[in-house]
Amino acid sequence: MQMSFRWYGTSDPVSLDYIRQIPNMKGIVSAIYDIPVGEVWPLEKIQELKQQVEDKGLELSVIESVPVHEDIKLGKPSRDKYIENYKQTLRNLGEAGIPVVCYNFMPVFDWTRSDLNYELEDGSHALIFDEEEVNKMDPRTLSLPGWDESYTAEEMNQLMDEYKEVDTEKLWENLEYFIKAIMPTAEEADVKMAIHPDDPPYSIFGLPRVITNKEALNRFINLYDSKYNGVTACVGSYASDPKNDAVAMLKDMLEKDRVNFVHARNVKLTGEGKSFEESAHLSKMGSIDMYEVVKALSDHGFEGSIRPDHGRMIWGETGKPGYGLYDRALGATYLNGLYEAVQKAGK
Ligand code: DNO
Ligand code: MN
Repeated sequence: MQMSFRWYGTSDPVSLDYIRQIPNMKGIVSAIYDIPVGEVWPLEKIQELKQQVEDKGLELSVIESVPVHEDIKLGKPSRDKYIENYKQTLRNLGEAGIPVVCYNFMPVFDWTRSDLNYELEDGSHALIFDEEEVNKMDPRTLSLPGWDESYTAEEMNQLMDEYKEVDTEKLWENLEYFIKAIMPTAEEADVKMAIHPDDPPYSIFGLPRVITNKEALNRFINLYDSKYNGVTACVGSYASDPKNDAVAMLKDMLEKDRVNFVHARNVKLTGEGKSFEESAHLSKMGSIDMYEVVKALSDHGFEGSIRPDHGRMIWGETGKPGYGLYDRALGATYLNGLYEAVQKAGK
């Protein structure tokens, strides 16, 4: 497996100069952030990003994410135009030699938490999801970091209304339409697609969600039978539903050769409904056995990229919630240690 790290581009306070000092760091996970959702990513911009990364001796190994326009998720007539643009972006990424693209199919909101700066017992700060708090939130009036800030209140209201017509089955249909349309291009361009699970993996705010559990992952990979139609195994997201066995889901996808990217982080289910805290990576800090995660990757000879997902804010660091340097670097180091031990024990 190739250790990698998310980088938000030149404005990220966690610079490539810092990232390359993390032991065994090879890959960079990034994106182009200044192109409106739905438009084509120009080849020159992709090449420029790749060059910045390679100048520091690193490799641009995954694009996370190429966002999917809401019209595609809603199944509106305009989706065909946006799908054509998506295909062109994939061709450009392929031409630049980018091997993997991560994306998601969550309506309106990407990942959702109730508090992005919750103080844990040890004084560190973490992202948490308190079910009761989230149930009280009104997405039409509230804005949280991590959400698309580009909607006005009016647009948000309209979007939420449009989704009233889209239930889970309709969203599956729209996903199927999208997948069948883009996959031949992804294959031709030699870009492996890796769908990120819904985070958390169940419906919130009455919006439908599809990439939620083991059954859903299997339904998804069967939409188009190709290694290029794969998943981002985000064990932290999988495990946020107490009903899910994240390790079993990872193993299932590894057995079927559909894991194209891995996100590793731990969550601690607090025992109250679906509430959880994002914990340090170490197995005993949370609800996921990270040894089993790394062992499964090693047993299957996983050669793709893995990145430490969110980290806590520690040692006084401030910045983008979940994306500081220190705790994610500790996560990478822990994963490296597990991997070395698993590999040596297997010899
Ligand atoms: C949060 C991330 C997500 C992820 C997208 C992938 O930190 O895990 O925002 O990048 O859902 O499309
Ligand atoms: Mn993730």
